[in-house]
Amino acid sequence: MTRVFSGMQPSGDPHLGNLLGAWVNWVAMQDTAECIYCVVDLHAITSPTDHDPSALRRRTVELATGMLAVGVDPERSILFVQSHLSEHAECTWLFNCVAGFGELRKMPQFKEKSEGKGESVSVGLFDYPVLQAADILLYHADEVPVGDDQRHHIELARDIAQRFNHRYGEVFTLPRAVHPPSGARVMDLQDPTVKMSKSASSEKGIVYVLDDPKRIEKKFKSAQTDSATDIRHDREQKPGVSNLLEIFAAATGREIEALAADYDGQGYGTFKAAVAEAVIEMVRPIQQRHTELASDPGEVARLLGVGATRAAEIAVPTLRQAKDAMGLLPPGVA
Ligand code: ATP
Ligand code: LTN
Repeated sequence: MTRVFSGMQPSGDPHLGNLLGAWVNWVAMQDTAECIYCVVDLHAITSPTDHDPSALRRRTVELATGMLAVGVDPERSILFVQSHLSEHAECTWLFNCVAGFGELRKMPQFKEKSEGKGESVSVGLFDYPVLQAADILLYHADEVPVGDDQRHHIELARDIAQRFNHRYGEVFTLPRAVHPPSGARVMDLQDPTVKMSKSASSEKGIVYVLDDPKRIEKKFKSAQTDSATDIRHDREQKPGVSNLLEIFAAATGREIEALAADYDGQGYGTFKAAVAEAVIEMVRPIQQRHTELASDPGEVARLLGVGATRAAEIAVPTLRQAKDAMGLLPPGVA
């Protein structure tokens, strides 16, 4: 059976980009694959300026609760918190000695996030993709569902696996990134040329999974479009309308062309209201389930404990194998 691994940072409140670009696909994959999903809290401490310990604790619980609410099924899948297993940090060290400074320096996400920060950038931010490689490779994941902004990180994990296997013997499985068919890149509603992101400067263009219906309606109503009136998919000429069409398609499971044909000529107002309605309907059951789960934090903690135990059953032997391959002496052996 195919094994899937994916992770999300508890670095802010989950939004439509996270839901459509990641979670919807995570949930669907449970039907055909053995899935492992992780709240990657160690990744969330790589930017010291954004790091507030009490917020991190709260967001870690909330993100796990969100994943359960969306439909990650702890009976079929493994759901756990990254820092509950020290193997991730330890494996990162092994990979630090395999990964190259040059390839990490070129990572687009590192370049973007370190820009203008000069010498104050943390080593953790630089090493972020290596920790991500450890996440994936410790579990012998075949497939990694992620948004297309993560493509380079998955390629790096693949390169590290290949290099390790070549140098020390076959230990790691080579993973590949898989992207959802639609909603792969949800753009900001106020500026459809940048992706919807937790770290955006304004919240007006971000639709949060837990936003109430009124707020969702308002955000779509004020979404940036263009001065024309035609509704068609053209990312270059009509980025705003195209983004709304993509969100609409992802929320309803219908084809972009069919939706464009249905709404063309009806005006942007009607179209935006319909997209908002589809999104509200999509998040309604998720919000209900979230409320139920949030009322029982003990149960969420218990489920995460079970997840960590099951994750360890895979990660601990993989790390031991990697250490053996590298010649790191097991305890009790001389
Ligand atoms: P940050 O702003 O801190 O970069 P983010 O909101 O981009 O955060 P991540 O935690 O980096 O979210 O990403 C979690 C997952 O959601 C990843 O698989 C990522 O590719 C996906 N994702 C994030 N934003 C979008 C988006 N706008 N469209 C599609 N997928 C997205
Ligand atoms: N960098 C990823 C989060 C992440 C991840 C992973 C995704 C950390 N470890 C392992 C897939 C597999 C992001 O989405 N920003």
